[in-house]
Amino acid sequence: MSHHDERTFVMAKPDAVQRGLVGEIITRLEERGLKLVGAKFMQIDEELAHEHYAEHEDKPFFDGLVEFITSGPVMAMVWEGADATRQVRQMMGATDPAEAEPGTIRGDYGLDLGQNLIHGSDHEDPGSNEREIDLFFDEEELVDYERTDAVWVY
Ligand code: RTP
Ligand code: MG
Repeated sequence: MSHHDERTFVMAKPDAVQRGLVGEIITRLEERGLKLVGAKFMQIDEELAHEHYAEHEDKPFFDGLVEFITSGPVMAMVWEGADATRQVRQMMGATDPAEAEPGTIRGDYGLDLGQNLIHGSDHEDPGSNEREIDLFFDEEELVDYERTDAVWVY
């Protein structure tokens, strides 16, 4: 890794899968110059949902959040690049799609707070990227390689 690269956890949520927006989400991150280093199409079970969203356990929306995230398959991914965690959050837009700027993923495709298409690790919660990557991926599922066009990005 170089250019102060870091890895971040990203997930296309069940609504993105059902609406056929997984490719669009991947395309946006790819075209930005971020590098895909891991991907897993999977269904999240109750236990994993509770672990992943542990910070929200006591919130009134927790049960609905767990129900939604386990309601259908997701595309779990790890993306790498300079300041990747913050960059992905910027591309996602605000948590509530109704507040998200046009040009962001949530601002272009969403209207509902509960069904907001994409998850990304929280850049304001240091270590959340590593924690979430470890939760969803084994080390050998992540691929170390050079993207040959990186020289044109950095
Ligand atoms: P995420 O973790 O899913 O990437 O979303 P986020 O960081 O932008 O937002 P977060 O505060 O972590 O909330 C997690 C998810 O819970 C739902 N939510 N509902 N009803 C409510 O007040 C409320 N607040 C949050 C959202 O779907 C959000 O993505
Ligand atoms: Mg969050």
